[in-house]
Amino acid sequence: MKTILITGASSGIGWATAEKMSQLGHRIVLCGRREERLLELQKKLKTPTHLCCFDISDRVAVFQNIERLPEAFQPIDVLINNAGNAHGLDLSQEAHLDDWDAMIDSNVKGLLYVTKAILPQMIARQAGQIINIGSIAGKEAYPKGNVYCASKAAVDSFTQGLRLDTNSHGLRIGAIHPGLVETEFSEVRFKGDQQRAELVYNDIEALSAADVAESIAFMIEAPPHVTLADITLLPTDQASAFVINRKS
Ligand code: 8X3
Repeated sequence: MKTILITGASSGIGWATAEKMSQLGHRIVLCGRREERLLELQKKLKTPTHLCCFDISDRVAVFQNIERLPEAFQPIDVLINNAGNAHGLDLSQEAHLDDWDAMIDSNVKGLLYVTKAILPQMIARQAGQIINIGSIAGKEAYPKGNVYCASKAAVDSFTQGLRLDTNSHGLRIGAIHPGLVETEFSEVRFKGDQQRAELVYNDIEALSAADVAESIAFMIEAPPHVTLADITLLPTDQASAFVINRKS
């Protein structure tokens, strides 16, 4: 049984990954901002869970919550840096700075804070795994994706740097870069416009959050000497950020 900390566990890929990890028998720290959602998830899981309700972009809250984890949930064997979102899909010259701030704060700074808070115990034990959730958007920028794409490119680059820096310490550092995954992602990006969000997925067979969770499980369950460093996971209907086999 491993102890796995998942950020952004209150929905989408984070939620599905928590379900999968619990099915595999792991102990889980569920982190997110929405306590009622975390409580709902906690009720469904059969293995021990601990809730941590905080905003990853709040640096003080991140370090306090990690420091105060109950003994039964320490040390963390696997960190899954999943929290993050897209806000807006606008030309750079028209985009809102608040949206850009929100994406940099969670997708980049939040991921860095959580990593920095957990890394020392992994270095001390010479063991541990960090899985960052990137995106196809970090591999190929697309029009109007600007800062979202940049934030995910940062996740990709930081993952590589972290793997280099920790190479002599026995850590497994990797990232998974999904393409189109049908979750609340587009609804958040389009600020609650459900119709617009549905159009993103309605004429292709998108990935489900559970599909991504399966690959994360594969990364974790691989033997200790095996690191899945970089997985790009696409729906079969998607060949790149731009080439999508839409049926209509
Ligand atoms: C989400 C995938 O293609 O909408 O990260 O940017 S995409």
